Amino acid sequence: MENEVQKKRILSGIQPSGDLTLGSYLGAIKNWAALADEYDCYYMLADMHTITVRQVPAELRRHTLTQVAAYIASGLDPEKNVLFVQSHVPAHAQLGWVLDCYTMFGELSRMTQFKDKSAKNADNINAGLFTYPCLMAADILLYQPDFVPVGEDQKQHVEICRDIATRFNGIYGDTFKLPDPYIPQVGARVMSLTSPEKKMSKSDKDPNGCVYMLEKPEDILRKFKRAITDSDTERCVRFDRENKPGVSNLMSIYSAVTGRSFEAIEAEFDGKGYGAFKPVVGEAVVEMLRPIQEETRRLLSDKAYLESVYRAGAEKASYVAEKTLRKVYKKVGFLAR
Ligand code: AQP
Repeated sequence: MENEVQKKRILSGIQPSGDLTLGSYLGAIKNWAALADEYDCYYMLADMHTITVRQVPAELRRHTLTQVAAYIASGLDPEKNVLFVQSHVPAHAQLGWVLDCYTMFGELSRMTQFKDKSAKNADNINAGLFTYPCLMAADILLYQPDFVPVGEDQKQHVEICRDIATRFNGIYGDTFKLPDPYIPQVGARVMSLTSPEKKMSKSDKDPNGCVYMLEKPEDILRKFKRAITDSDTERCVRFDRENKPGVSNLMSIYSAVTGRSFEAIEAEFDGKGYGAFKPVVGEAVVEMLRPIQEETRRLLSDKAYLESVYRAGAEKASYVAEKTLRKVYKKVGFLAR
């Protein structure tokens, strides 16, 4: 028990904004599964964030439930990790509003994701798209975590969260713990198979660029076989992000899946060219995903179990979140009910 209390805490999440991708798995979920013994882990399904972009309601529900199953099937044991749905814990929206009032317009304007998503959704540049970093700061700060595991692309969110927390602590005294980003060494950034300068994203309009965790093996293989490789004359498997982004992305994926170093991969494919390399990477991904796909399907046929997992998760998460929220309400001067 004493050991439990001393464990450092981790919080992270993924939006159920679509089918989970190989990027979500290698960049996030796979790494989380290894942390449960060492850390006190909270993993959220960030459904409230998804509605900054229009969602089809029934699809959002389906994606959320499938994501609970995929978390578990990927090795996140609900007995050892708190798995919860963001909208089931009202404290996120409540603290989000408070933090809106402690975040500056200029800070929010500089966020890369706001710029990207408003360019992609020019007909729906809503206020939520602009203020989502405040909700994300609330998501994190409610749990007073030590670390927030995120991919390289999400580092800016942890930085703004620290800035908001520092400002609040500066006015009211120590309220929030300042979390650090925790970026995995491997799989930190999985890029699109068709445009390797872009990250692999759930909402990518080009289905060939993205490999989904629950996709059919034959479709995965086909996508890898057709993956863009580079137009350099060398045509050999060598890691060079700048000049050979396509092959380097495939090497990163292969390395994350097999645990092999880039040197070992270069040696394995020495003199063999891209044509031999691509299907081998595809096969490795298919084999890695096979047991996860089977287990996800099995879990999805047991809705009652999945429900019991997210209900228990919401209860445990609320307990911690409400404690922080009470402290914040008191500090800003809200009259206790
Ligand atoms: N391609 C990726 N490579 C490495 N890590 C990735 N992550 C996502 N894509 C990659 C990591 O997964 C976590 C959660 O991401 P998210 O789904 O909440 O948000 P996102 O980064 O906006 O993901 P998408 O797929 O791009 O979603 P949409 O298309 O809806 O915006 C993070 O830790 C992220 O680093």
